[in-house]
Amino acid sequence: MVQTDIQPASPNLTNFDLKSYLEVKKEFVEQSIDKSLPIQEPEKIYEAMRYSLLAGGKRLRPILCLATVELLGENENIAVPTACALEMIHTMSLIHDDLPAMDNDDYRRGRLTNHKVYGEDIAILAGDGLLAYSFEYVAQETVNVSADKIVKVLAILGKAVGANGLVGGQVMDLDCEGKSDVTAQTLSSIHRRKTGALLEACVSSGAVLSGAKDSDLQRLSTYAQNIGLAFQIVDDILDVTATSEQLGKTAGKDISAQKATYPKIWGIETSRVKAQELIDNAIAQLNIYGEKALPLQAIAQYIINRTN
Ligand code: GRG
Repeated sequence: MVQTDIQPASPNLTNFDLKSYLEVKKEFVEQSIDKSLPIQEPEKIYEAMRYSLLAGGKRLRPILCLATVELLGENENIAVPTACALEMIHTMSLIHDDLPAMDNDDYRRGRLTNHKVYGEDIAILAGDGLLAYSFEYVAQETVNVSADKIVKVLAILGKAVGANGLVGGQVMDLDCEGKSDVTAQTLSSIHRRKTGALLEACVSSGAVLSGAKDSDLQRLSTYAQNIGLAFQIVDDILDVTATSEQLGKTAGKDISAQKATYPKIWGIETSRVKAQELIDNAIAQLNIYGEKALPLQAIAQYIINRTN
């Protein structure tokens, strides 16, 4: 667990209406990403990119970015292109993760995976297209933000995707398949890259666009590192406790693919306790911001209560 100075908890957190907050934000994100990627020639690749990008999902990453900007008192419009780009990157990673050469999954977000519909060749290219476009979109569409901040955001995104982020985490994950001696420490270092890096980028890019001070950036990064690890612990728990219908993808895949998981190392109950400790710490990081932190704090609590 990563900790900095902790302030007392806000009593208003339990009263915060997260359901309505997420509904409004999700709708806004859906409209923004729909507009971000109109179909052009060659239609086939744009259709494949849109098939996965607009397939639903919780939209947690763009919402985290927008909520960070709001916490810091800025207008969320400065971060809409970045929020869309984060979802494009996340979708790209799901498309590639599902490929036969990786996790070989048939379902994602309740529908057939990209390669099942368009074939492996187009699915690989759809992921590549989304990744490239995410950077183009931030650079072209971000307004009312200075160029140096936009460059910083592009660097944050590149770092989150690269060999020390998603790519590195995926390589380590593949390396550990079938091994029975993977430690909790190794598992955490996989998931800091594979899951945590992009979640942290959501918050830190929002902070950079908002012109956050170093101390705010540090606090928000610590929040994100904690929710990132908790998110993956919950993901591993859901893989054994939820149904394929609830998850929108094949449940029980971690066991059949002989993946190292937190429930395998700690058991389900201890995994839940550790996830809650991480979430408590994430929430505590933001108490200093008072009411303005309620959305991000409630999202942290949602991460542990989620069922998909
Ligand atoms: C090709 C540059 C490049 C990178 C890809 C395949 C890969 C490298 C990385 C895999 C990353 C991955 C799929 C991590 C899992 C993260 C995770 C827990 C996804 C599920 O996120 P949710 O629950 O999904 O937020 P929704 O559908 O709600 O958005």
